[in-house]
Amino acid sequence: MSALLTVSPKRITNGAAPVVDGYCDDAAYNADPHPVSLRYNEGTAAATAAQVRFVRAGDFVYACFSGLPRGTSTAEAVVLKFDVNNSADSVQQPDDLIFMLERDGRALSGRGNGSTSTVLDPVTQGMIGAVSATTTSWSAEMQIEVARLGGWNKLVRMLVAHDPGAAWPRGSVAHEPGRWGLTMLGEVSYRVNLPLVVR
Ligand SMILES: [Ca+2]
Ligand SMILES: [Ca+2]
Repeated sequence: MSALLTVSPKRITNGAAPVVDGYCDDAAYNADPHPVSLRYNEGTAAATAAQVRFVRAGDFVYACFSGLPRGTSTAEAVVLKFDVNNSADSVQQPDDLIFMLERDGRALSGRGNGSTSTVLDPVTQGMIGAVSATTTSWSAEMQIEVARLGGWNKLVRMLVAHDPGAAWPRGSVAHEPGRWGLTMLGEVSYRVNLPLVVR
């Protein structure tokens, strides 16, 4: 019997606006029933996971990363990348948008350039962020302008990462939009063509 592949995009839904303070305890994030998991040390006794929840309210989409294990470098960062037209290129392009929030609270935006590199904007555009930390873990909260994503109610591809350390989807490559995760921004009617399995 053949296995039937199920493609199940991540969905970002509408809700209330959280407070961008670096803490993910806002009730608004309960609107996300399927948080993204970032997994560390998989298959070992030290296995842990961080959770990333999303919600859109008005002109903004919010993302909150909780339970990030603290690394040794303050340059560690959480990263969101969006292939806003779902063109799924083999390497990230100038219209693929990148948002980063470092553990020290510095927010950076950028884009691809047809290579493995990220080109940072001279001035951070379309986002703000805040972080909080304990001795062992940290959290990061981002607010991104929906307009930067080219609007709502569409299918995009998204990479969710803690650099260095973990990324969603599993097996994704940070500079390859074709391997980022299908993501529904709001209500989308879409069709994914798959081989029909008949027994
Ligand atoms: Ca918050
Ligand atoms: Ca694209």
